[in-house]
Amino acid sequence: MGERLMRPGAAYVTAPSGLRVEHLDEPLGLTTPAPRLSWQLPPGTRRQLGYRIVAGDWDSGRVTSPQSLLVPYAGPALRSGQRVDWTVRVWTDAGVSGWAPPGWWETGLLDPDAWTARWIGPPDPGPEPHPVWYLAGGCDLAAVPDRARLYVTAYGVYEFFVNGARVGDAELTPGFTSYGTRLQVQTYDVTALLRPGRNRLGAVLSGGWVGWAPLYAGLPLGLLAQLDATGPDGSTTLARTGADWRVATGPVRSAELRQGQVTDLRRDTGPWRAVAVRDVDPVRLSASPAPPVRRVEVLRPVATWRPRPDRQVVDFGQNLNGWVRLADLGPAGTRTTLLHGEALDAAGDVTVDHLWGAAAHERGPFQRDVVVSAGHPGDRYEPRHATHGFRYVRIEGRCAEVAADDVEAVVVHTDLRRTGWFECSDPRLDRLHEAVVWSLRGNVCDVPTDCPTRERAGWTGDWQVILPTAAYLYDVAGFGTKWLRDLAADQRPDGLVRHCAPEFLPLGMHVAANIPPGCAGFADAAVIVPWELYRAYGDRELLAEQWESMTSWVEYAAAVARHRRHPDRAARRPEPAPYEEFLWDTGFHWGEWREPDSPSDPAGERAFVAALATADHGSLATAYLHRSASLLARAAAVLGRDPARYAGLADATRYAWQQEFLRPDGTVTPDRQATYVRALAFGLVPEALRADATRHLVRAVRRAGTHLGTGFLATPYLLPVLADHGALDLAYELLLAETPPSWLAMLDRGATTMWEHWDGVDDHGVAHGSLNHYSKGAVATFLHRYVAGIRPVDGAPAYRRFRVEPCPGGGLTSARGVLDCPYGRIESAWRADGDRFDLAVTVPPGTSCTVRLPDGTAADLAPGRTELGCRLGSPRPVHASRSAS
Ligand code: RAM
Repeated sequence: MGERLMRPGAAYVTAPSGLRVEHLDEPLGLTTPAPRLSWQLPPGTRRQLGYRIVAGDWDSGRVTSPQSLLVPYAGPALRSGQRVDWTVRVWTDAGVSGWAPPGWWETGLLDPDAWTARWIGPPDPGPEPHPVWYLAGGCDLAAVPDRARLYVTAYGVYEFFVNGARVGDAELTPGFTSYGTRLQVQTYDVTALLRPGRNRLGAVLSGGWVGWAPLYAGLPLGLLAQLDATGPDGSTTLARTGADWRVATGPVRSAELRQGQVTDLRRDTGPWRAVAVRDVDPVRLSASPAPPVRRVEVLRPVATWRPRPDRQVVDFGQNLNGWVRLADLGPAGTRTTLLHGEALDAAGDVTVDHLWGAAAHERGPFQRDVVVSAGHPGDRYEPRHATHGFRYVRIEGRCAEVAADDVEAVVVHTDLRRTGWFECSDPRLDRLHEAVVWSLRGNVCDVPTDCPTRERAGWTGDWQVILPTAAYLYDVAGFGTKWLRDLAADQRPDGLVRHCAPEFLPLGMHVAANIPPGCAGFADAAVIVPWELYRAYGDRELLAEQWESMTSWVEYAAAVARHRRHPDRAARRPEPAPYEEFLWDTGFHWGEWREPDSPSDPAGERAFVAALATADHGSLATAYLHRSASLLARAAAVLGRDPARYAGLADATRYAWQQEFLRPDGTVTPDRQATYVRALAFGLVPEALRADATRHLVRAVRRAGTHLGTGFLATPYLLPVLADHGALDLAYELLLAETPPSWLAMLDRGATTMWEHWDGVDDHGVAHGSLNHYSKGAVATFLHRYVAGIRPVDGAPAYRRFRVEPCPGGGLTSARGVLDCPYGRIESAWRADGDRFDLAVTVPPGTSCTVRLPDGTAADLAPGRTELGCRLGSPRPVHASRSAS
């Protein structure tokens, strides 16, 4: 295969490319029974008419179909550990193609019976809080194997070693899932690490998320590993964790994800003892649909100084998630303490006070690593069992100055594939975009986190808010799928969605703290996230998989709306209006959350949150019930289900909302920017009142001194809503506003990632709350979708059809957006010179695009590169020329 097919009379077409399996670049160890295969069409083609896949023993034959994404393997059932090579050729408008350069996948251990290993772990809880364990075993091989695979998982975080060499480059494995339901298994090719004779196998096991999450406090740490080696004579050797393994403590004394790691390099590993052994429990072991966490980049210091004689501060110039690597650890016994932080105090020293408020110092170690040197020249220190959120590190306890060459920051996060870029003529917006990218990078560590420092948790609201932006920057299809499985796993049988996925606190703790879950706009992530992933990646099976989770959440919220009334409303109107059964006005809700006028000091925040439990959130909650119901109706249509139930619920909730919260003059309750933005974005305002509602929104923005007033939930929609309703200039004014609250004010005050609070650094330079919270970065969607103009189209997911509709303004003279969508590269680049506007658009094969120029003219573009132009303000295009690519 791989030959190019040329038949007399048939046009010559090269081969498909970009072969992918599921949403992965490295499909090793898959546990999906029918992996889905995707490819991109050859350049120069426009449409696929058919395909033929050959995958192992399966030949699909010629299938007449335009589908080139996520085509399920339909061959003979796959065995555990089976490698399948595959290729595809396509019939297109331009002729038949050659065979694609082959792709591959390999299955992992497909059913629980394939696991013969047993869980092993320490027999007792260990010497200190958050102990770290060393586990050792071995196996004998007659010869160097032809092929060897290692399958590993753990309760805790493991690093695995074969003959002293670390296996693979994944970090913080096996990752964080809803441990009661799912545990991720990693598969490694260890062929090159094995040798004839005795082979040493070993692992370092720390608490990871098990040790960190109160929900899993009782779970014993454990390791499960199985090695399959096939010798040259076909003989197989199976090594597995079991009673013959030994356990000890060693140089890494303790590790906790948030607190940090303590390492004493003088310590040997030992004494060795027997392990505790458990049978494999029925927890479902499966491969992750997401790429692994890796060390992705290394940053050098940009400055160092001494705030006090015994302390050195290193500035890496960028807020990030990861750890510090140190060389030159000093003479034996030298103890070095590293405190990681995002902010400096008035003396120029690292502070973490802003993250926990007054309680910071009572919480004990936080973001602090300690290493004691063994005095061996060349020893390096790199903790691999805790990550921190930091830009600065304070180094204490070394008399010698740490040379800049001896310290570096290692950036650690899920190794997502970058798919989107933006640049424009205003360097401030390029910097803003870069800060958004770093905020995302700081908060994708197997789980989408709120921040990499304090909670480090998969808050539902935060992720649903940023997801569309994330999908403009990285391929988050597999990462988002993984998260949804955890959300569904942690969902209560009655549909209630927890605050975080995976959840890390027992439900009772949230209830006792008077912040019970099931919050509008947060729990609605159960519906919004699958829908947005479907739009960006076209994964219909994911929608089908989530359908039950999505609907049970909406049914839960609808039942609360039906059965409960807010006491204030009941007092005002003892006899409920008929539409009130669709008004969701009770329960605890985070609400719009973190609007500029909400308190950012700990005491003020506590009072604010306490009041949320009794407030009437009817306007916001009903808006989200409407939103989720209408998305469900659309999802039902995609899945071939009857949309009537949810279309009806969407209508009824819209009506209830209008009756209760919209007045004939277009004003809304509460009269805040977020309410207008949400109402306009979710289609709650009837056509006839949209202009009035927009006018009131504009007035609210002007009243705030031309400043935004939105919090977490409405900020992503603010600029788009203005742009869509004839107020593009105001959208640009807010985007470019330099006084707080604004995005550029954050940058002006030194932000390299988005802040949790709009006033994350106040007028006096004092930090409040987390400085690495991605939700406000959702503004980058405006840059891609409006400034560069690349927009998805409903009914044609994965950008099969899309629009390019740039909205020049704000004094920009050029902008460029690039998106590697599943079909290939989309590009929109424009330049404005005087009244002339020139645009170049690239449309990938297999897709189609409608372009709308700023003068209102529209054109349908076929795949290839097209240049268009118009006069700004003039009604006619000046030219349109197209070239195939
Ligand atoms: C904060 C988190 C998160 C937010 C919740 C409601 O503590 O950091 O960003 O979504 O609370």
